[in-house]
Parts: sequence; structure tokens; C-alpha cells
Amino acid sequence: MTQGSHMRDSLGGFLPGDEPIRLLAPDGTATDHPLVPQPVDPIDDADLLRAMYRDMVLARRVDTEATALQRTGELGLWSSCLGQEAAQIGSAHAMRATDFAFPTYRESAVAWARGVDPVGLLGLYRGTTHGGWDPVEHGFGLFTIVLGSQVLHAVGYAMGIQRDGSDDAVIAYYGDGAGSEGDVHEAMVFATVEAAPVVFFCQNNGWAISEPIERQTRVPFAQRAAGYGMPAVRIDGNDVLASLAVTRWALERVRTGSGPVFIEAITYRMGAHTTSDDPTRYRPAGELEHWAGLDPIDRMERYLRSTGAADDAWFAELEAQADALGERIRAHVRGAQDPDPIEMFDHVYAEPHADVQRDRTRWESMISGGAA
Ligand SMILES: Cc1ncc(C[n+]2csc(CCOP(=O)(O)OP(=O)(O)O)c2C)c(N)n1
Ligand SMILES: [Mg+2]
Repeated sequence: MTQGSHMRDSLGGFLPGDEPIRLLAPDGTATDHPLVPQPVDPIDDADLLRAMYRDMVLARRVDTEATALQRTGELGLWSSCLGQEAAQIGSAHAMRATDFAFPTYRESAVAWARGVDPVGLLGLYRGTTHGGWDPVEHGFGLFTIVLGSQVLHAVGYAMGIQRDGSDDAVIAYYGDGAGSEGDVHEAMVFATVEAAPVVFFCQNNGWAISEPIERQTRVPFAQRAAGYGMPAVRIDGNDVLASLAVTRWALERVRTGSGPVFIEAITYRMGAHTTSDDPTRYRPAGELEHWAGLDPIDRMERYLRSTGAADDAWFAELEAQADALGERIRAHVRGAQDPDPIEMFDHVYAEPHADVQRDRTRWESMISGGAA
């Protein structure tokens, strides 16, 4: 059974349509695809392939540490990207340093690949920061909870750099559920009409909390793109090679002024929606096990081992790096100091503002024990 033919009742939850592009099979075998103009060359790109595997493993370690820290009361919440590492790491590796990505709340693997220190990311979920990193420094926007809003921001930013004459490009990440928001529709209208340099990267992970994909669309998402007037590609989102190659192609295309591209990455959220959710209440029996067999990291490990691109010593070294990262994250999170509450007024506007100043004064008075 192929991934593209899955309906929910046959496990997987995806509407049938064009077969997703897959360059790396679950058994670790790499294949060509006639529609991929820039295939990844396994020999020339061995460093890149190892780097992407390393990033997937380390991003997963950040994720599992964060979940454990929430369970022990150190974080208020965590939104796991477990299972979605290939979609995120492959697409992020296709970006230039000067490109810009706009994430939801689940792109912690993209954050990792953009050089964001996970300690900043976890501070957001501990409530010790309202941001956690400098978006401009990393070309990576702040996490966005309001579904779909970052897609509008991405298109607005893309239209801005287009007017600046830059050939940088933008990725707008969003989920299948967010695709039902008006903001995403409006963003696509602007992007296509303006030929904005933006790639819409929809991680279709089958669920919007407990709402299955069938509640969002009657057709594969990729088919919607034609209605806006942009090309669309479906990829196996658990295949880091497909994610890299197709996003590379898409970014190069949008840079040239040819207008936006839509990528539907078919993947699966193997964890809970957030640590506040219990997926056993809505997931059909067997679905998680099915997707565990398609794990993006396992298949890349098989590939690296079978081609000789990495050996036991390399994997052991990576495991040690992951352990050290986990230790560093735990120490930083547990040792994090609460910020001065007054700081929240610092970044509301770039310039001083009378209303903010008034609130700030009242707040200062309240926390120092004065009357409000
Ligand atoms: C405008 C808006 N409506 C509702 C919510 C509540 N909400 C948070 S996440 C979520 C589901 C999103 O699903 P999807 O876009 O598929 O992303 P995923 O969580 O699967 O990565 C909902 C309904 C929200 N954050 N913003
Ligand atoms: Mg989803």
C-alpha cells in the first residue's frame, strides 16, 4: 500500500490524489523521481546528508526533553514536532541564511536548523520570555499561535523584499487545520496576484487537534493551489531528501519572480497536539503504529548505514552530542530566572507610546504594592 492512497479507514488519514514525491523509501532505499529537477546527489552531498540526519536527531532530542520537562512541571506547555522532523529539516536546509521562515508553534526543528538556541524556545513555554530569539538574526519569525496569521505576515514580508529588489525568499509554514482559516486564503490571493517570492509549506499531519483531515477539505490540499494560480507539489513529508529537493526547487523558482509555490508535505504528528492533549481519545487504533513504521529518522539512518555514509562510531558520537544537548537544556530550563515583569512593556511598540506608558506606570504601582 502506498502512502498517497491512504484514506483514514486504511490508516494514515490522507485523501487520495497525486502520489507524493518520495526519494527515500521507509526501508532506506533512495530512488530518483522524474519530477525532481534537482535531485540530491548522495555521493557529492554526503556531508549535507549527515548534517540533515544530525539535525533531525538533535531536534528530536530537544522535543523529547521539552516534553519531559513539561511533565515534571518545568514548562507550562509544549507542542511536539515528533514525526515531522524530515519535512522541517529538509525544507529548512533548502533555505539560504538570508531567507526568512514564518513558523506556527510546531516548527521547533526548523528553529533548530535556523540556529535558534533551544533554550530560547523553551523559555517561551516556561513563560520567561515573550519571544525567545531575534527573528532578524535567524531569518525565523516568532512562534505564532493564532492559526494562519503568520501566513499573511509571510506574504507581506515577501512583498516587501520583492519591492526592495532582493532575491531572498520566504517560507510560510502552516498546518492542515490552519488551511481552513480565511487568513491563509487571503495570503494566497495576494501572493499569486503579486507574484510574491513565497513558498507555502503545509505540513499535513492528518489532524487539527482532534479534527481529522476530512473535516478540512474534500480534495487534497495541493489541488487547491490551481484555483489561486500557483504550482503545487505533494511530497512524502517523512522523507528528508524529498523535502530538501522539492523545497530547493520551489525557493529557486519563487526567487526568479515566477510567483509562489505550494508544497503539501504529508506527514504525521506522532505525539499529542500539545502536552494538554490526549490523542488516545480520538486516534483510530493502529494509526500511530502505522506511522511509526514510516519514521523519518529511522529511514535516514538505514540509508546512511547501507551506503556507508556513516558508521557506528559516527552514530555513537552523535548520541553523545544529543545527551550533552539534553543536559544543557535541562540545566538552563531549571536554572532560568523569572524576568522582571515590567519588561513586557518594553517591546510593545518600537517607539514610546502614551497608552503603554500609562499601563506600565499602573503595573509598576501594583507590583510595588501601591493602589492600581
Ligand atoms: C485562529 C485560531 N483558532 C483556533 C485556535 C486553536 N487551535 C490551536 S492549534 C489548532 C489546530 C491546528 O491544526 P493544524 O493547523 O493542522 O496544525 P497542527 O497543530 O496539526 O500542527 C487549533 C484549532 C488557534 N490557535 N487560533
Ligand atoms: Mg495538523
